Amino acid sequence: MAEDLLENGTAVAAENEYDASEIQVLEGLEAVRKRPGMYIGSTSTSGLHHLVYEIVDNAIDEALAGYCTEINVIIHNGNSITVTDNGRGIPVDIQAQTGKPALEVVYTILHAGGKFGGGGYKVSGGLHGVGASVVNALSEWLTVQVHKNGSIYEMKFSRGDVVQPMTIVGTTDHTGTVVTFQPDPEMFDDLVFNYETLHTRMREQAFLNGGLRIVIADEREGQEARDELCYQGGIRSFVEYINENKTPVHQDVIYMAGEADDSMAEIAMQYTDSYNEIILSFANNIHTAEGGMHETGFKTALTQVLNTYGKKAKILKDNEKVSGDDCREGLTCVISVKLTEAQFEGQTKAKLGNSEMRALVSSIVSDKLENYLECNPAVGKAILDKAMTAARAREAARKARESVRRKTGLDSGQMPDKLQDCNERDPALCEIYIVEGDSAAGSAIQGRDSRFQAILSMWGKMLNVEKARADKIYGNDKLYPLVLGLGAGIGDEFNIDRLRYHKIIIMADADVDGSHIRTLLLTFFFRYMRPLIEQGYVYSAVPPLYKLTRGKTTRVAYSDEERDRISAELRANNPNAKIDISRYKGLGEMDPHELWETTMDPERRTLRRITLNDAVAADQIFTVLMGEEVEPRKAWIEKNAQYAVNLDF
Ligand code: 1YM
Repeated sequence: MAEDLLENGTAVAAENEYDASEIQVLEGLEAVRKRPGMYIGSTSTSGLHHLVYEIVDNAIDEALAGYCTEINVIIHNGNSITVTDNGRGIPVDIQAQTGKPALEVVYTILHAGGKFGGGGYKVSGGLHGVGASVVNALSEWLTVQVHKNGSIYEMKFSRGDVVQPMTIVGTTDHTGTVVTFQPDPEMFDDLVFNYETLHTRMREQAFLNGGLRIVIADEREGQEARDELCYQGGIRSFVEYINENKTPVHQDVIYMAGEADDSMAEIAMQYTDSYNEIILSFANNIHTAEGGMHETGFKTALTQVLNTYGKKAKILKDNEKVSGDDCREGLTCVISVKLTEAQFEGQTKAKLGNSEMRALVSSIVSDKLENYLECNPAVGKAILDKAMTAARAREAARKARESVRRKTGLDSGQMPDKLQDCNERDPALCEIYIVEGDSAAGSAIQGRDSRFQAILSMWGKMLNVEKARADKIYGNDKLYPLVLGLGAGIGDEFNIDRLRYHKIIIMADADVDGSHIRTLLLTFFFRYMRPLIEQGYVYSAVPPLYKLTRGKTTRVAYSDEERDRISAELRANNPNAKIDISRYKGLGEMDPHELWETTMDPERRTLRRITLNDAVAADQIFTVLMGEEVEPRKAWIEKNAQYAVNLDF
């Protein structure tokens, strides 16, 4: 989870302009430079990292074909990148159609990625193979070296144009491909690579391609780093990694695999005592965040197998049943399918459309899981007990919801006492400030623009939802008013169309208590209202840290650097002037006018948008920080204490 700084609350527009029909019409690499967003999603930092993925994907394809065992990724000083593999090397012979070396064709002609020949799975994930020329078009310069037939063949490009035709520059005793490129500053807003981002992606790819060794290194001065990623256990290791800080319900990760025609599927799963479900699915190593046929096949078969087995083993009584949701509580599962003609659908092209994958995954699970449970009855019993507990809890939650509904008239639209609503009714224009403490809430209520700003006050100790099931939320005097105020429900019933505010702003003090409240609220949003975060509706207010006064002039600063700069400005015409600098102790200390001017006025405030880049990492951090286990939390605190500055104990 990260925070995007948004000045003056301005949202960053989405740049996803992908339109498949246009690709065929436009030719040559100018098309890529004209509309880069169409090829790499955006020209923001996410697009920049995409360049690396495209090149690495080609190396991974070579690994899938069975010829490459190691990939190296290096970030150099100045933010150029080198990707190396030990595969066969890109073909260098003259291609009949064009009369040019295949290497040149691959790097200069759009959509020339067609994988001619080669064994293994001829995978194609939409942009795969095509990527090389796109990266070339968007690089200030790019060099490829191919080690093949005992020679090193080199070719150089600038913004997609050949600047050095293919030349033999030396001899070699091995085969492979080395690509080095510098992203074009004319194309990208931000040219700085994030090691963590690349590391996360490389780790995911290492899990998905068990046994493949990926080495990632950062050579940039002051931030040198190096990690070797290689998991013999493949997606089994992925599940173990996700569950690292959780308590498993059964010891071993269950692994199932199967093939049909030209495709294959593998599934790894393990239950933990948590209340959350994590299903990560992939098609041709591409994360299918919107799910699709493979996920559907898994879910249907899982529910069916657990019910059948439960009856057979006499764990479930004749009329007893466990629902799909019950069967997935506490489940961590990775599904990976490989197929020839993957069809990606959905809003972000992240949903697998091939219906034959539903049949394949479902038949593997039906077959192998039932068999596994019969051979491991203790595991079967543990999983069914977990599902039955979930079923009872779900029933308790339903009753709690009904009872609260009857008492408070949820559907009547009645709003909680702690909410001071705004006048505007269009959610797109409405904001809600969640404020801790009565004095801060008082200032916020008086200082706000009541036309579009609502205030919900929170006080006292909040429920940690990481340790509670949904039924506890309905009766909770802190969380329930929040659920009611936002209007969109929770969990399975969450409906974003009913959300009453499109900016949900957490306003807490800049101290440890404030951070605690922010974390509790984010845990709640992440576990029960995740689309709120995914769709960018959650923000954190940024109150000032310092007040600087010189005579009648008062200024505020949001950081130590700003404090020093303003202090120098105030002193400009009189270096000896007395400047009074005081640190804000909390929001409650500000009068309504001050709070409005510094933290709430859309014209002047700063908001941090809470974004979700990596759901796996976010799940882990919430598990560690808010979960039952104490040891991982202790370890995390020890490791990260060095980053904690300004702790006001
Ligand atoms: C660091 C990036 O691109 N490796 C790579 C690419 C190819 C091959 C091997 C390759 C593929 C085939 C045959 C085949 C590519 N070849 C092509 C094309 N690493 C990197 N390693 N021989 C070698 O698919 O048949 C495109 S990518 F089109 F020329 F075959």
